[in-house]
Amino acid sequence: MVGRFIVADGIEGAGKTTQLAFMHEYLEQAGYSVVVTREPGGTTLGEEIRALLLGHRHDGMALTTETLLMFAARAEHLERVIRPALGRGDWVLCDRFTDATYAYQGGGRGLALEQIADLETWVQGHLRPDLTLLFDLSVEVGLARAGKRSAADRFEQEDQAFFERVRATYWERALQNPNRYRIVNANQPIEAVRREVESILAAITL
Ligand code: T5A
Repeated sequence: MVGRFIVADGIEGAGKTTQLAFMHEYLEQAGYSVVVTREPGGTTLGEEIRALLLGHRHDGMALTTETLLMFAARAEHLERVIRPALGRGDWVLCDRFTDATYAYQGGGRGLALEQIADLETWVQGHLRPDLTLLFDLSVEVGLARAGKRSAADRFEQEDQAFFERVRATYWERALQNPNRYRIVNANQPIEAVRREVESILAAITL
């Protein structure tokens, strides 16, 4: 059996983590072996890097450092979790992946997208997600949801204009790669989003 690599991405509070749990349930019920993981993180080292990236001990970290740490965590994740799982024929459901680097470090912070593309090729080779679900909703609603859940991390303290650029970059990428992306209307009740996501999964598990 051939595994599939599926990513959930989007701005803060879009409901990715909530929907990934439903996707996991749906795919397991359909008989697939599924690995659920996240970025930055997904390995012991990656989770330590995540703490450096999201915590406030290194506020003002250089953009190059931030980007390289994202890719360092990703290299470890690919080597230890993602490639082995796909090799076994498992499905991998990942909460964020390289599109988040394009959107946050590229669109949000202004790093040249070509530099991210170079790192992507170096770290990933030819590996790209088979499908990316872009959970889209307004920045106001997303930040309000994320704010209710926990204290702001190093990214969540950015202003509205930053997240508008992040959202716009996700849209640009989705429109450039329509075969790989599905845009999900995340500004609906949880059960309605779930139905939309499950109809997408139904189409690829036929
Ligand atoms: N980052 C990451 C980069 O800058 N570059 C990169 O390369 C990568 C990989 C990660 C941060 O790192 C940055 C981006 C991020 O800022 P994180 O904690 O993983 O940090 O951030 P998020 O993925 O944004 O986590 P959130 O929890 O904020 O968002 P989710 O997972 O989209 O949302 P979820 O499911 O946790 O839901 C949030 C709240 O909303 C409710 C939930 O119950 C929960 O309380 N909710 C809804 N409420 C109403 N209607 C719905 N449809 C709802 N869906 C969920």
